[in-house]
Amino acid sequence: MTTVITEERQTEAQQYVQSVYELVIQRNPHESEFHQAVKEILDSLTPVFAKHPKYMQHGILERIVEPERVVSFRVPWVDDNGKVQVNRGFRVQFNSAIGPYKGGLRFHPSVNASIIKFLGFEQIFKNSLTGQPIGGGKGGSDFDPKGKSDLEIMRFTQSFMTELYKYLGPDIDVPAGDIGVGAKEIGFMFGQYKRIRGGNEAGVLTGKGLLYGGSLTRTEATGYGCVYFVSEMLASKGQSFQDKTVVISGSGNVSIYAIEKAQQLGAKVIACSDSNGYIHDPQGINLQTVKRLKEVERKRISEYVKEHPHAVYTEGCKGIWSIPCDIALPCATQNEIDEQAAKLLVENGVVAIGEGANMPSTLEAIEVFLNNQVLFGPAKAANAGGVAVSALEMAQNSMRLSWTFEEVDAKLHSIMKNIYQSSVSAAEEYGHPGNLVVGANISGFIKVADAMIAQGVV
Ligand code: NDP
Ligand code: 2IT
Repeated sequence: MTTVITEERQTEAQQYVQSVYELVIQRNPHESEFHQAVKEILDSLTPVFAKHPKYMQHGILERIVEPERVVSFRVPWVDDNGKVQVNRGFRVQFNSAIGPYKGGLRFHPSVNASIIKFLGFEQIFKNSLTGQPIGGGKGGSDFDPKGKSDLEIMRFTQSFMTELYKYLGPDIDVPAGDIGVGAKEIGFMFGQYKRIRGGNEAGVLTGKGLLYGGSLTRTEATGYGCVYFVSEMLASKGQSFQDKTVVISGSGNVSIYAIEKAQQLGAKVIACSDSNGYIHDPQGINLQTVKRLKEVERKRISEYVKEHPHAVYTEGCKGIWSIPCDIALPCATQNEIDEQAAKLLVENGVVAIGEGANMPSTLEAIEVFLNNQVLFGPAKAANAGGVAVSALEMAQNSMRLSWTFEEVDAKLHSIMKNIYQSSVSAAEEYGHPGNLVVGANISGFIKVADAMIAQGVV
């Protein structure tokens, strides 16, 4: 059914969105990352409110921007020198309209309330897009795992879980990994949770080791999923990864498996990075070297050039976007592509961007890509593969069985295709054909909003 949207309705919707945005700024001063994530979503939802005023009447926006619960706590632990250290822990339980809170834990010195809230807010819409019954949450700590011994990491994670466990449960809130949290940290946290609870609730954490309830393909899921999503965007223009030149920032979990899948699909990945700098290998990155350096030896990416002397290492992260490429996959951290970097990528002929990281492009950078007809896969759609396979891990834990790598990979692939399709359809339906930022935001929002209406004012 076509609804005629009057100018009056448009204005009313715009005013509503603007008033909620102002409320967010007033209630959460100095939280610039959170403001940015809210602005991106709210701007794209105006056509939804103009078309369906019921969402305004039910106060959906005012409720959705306010976390259901925010927990902040002290994490004391003793380092290898016997010195007491204190970090701050967080868990933001943002929205449980469609399922238990679900989202990763980030351990990085930059972690604060703003970063955890932006990530938790994004997670609501991302999780909805997967089509699975998972709400939105996020947590973490300003603990820096770099340079810590395994025993220090164990003591810290045990202390962290000793407080966090009160808020978790397989049907309540289910954390996973993010920056600085991988299989090792999840293992320690699972052990401590099990000990405190006195029972084996496998589905309380995802990203677990395969020996104790983990899912095959979870390690690969975010990177593979991002490449599957970009493949769909490319296919809409009759293109593929075959023979394309690709630049991928980061060299962590998401980057490594994005490199792997892009290479499997016939692309040449010529650059990757870490928080110190980037390597440019015009012959194509040797992934085995990157995996060994980063996953096993936990060394700096600069070491790569010692084994591959034809490659060049450059200090600093931003320069990676000056390398000409067909496809760029930012897979490190937030705001790593600013307006200037976006312009450089466009000048150098980039065809597609796939956001493997959360909010890696600034709002200005996104404008540059969209105004220049670059295929743009926004984070909450393009990196949803990780949490999607986390939900498949929860399903396997509940059933007490394990699917094969091929089974999980096939489900992941089909979920990424569905996310692409639903984003394309929503963008078209609401008058922004081809704009996947608008499409993903609207498609993710509507399901959560309808569930909130059905459950009353809670
Ligand atoms: P990892 O900790 O495995 O890797 C992070 C990578 O990014 C490392 O190479 C790290 O460098 C680099 N990095 C981290 N912080 C910065 C910074 N401030 N500046 C420059 N480089 C930085 O994390 P993940 O791969 O898991 O996460 C990467 C991104 O993907 C994050 O935005 C995360 O939120 C997002 N994401 C992750 C998912 C997952 O399943 N893991 C799912 C969806 C999104 P160094 O080695 O020097 O620390
Ligand atoms: O940002 C993300 O989606 C993640 N870090 C993964 C969350 C999860 O629960 O698997």
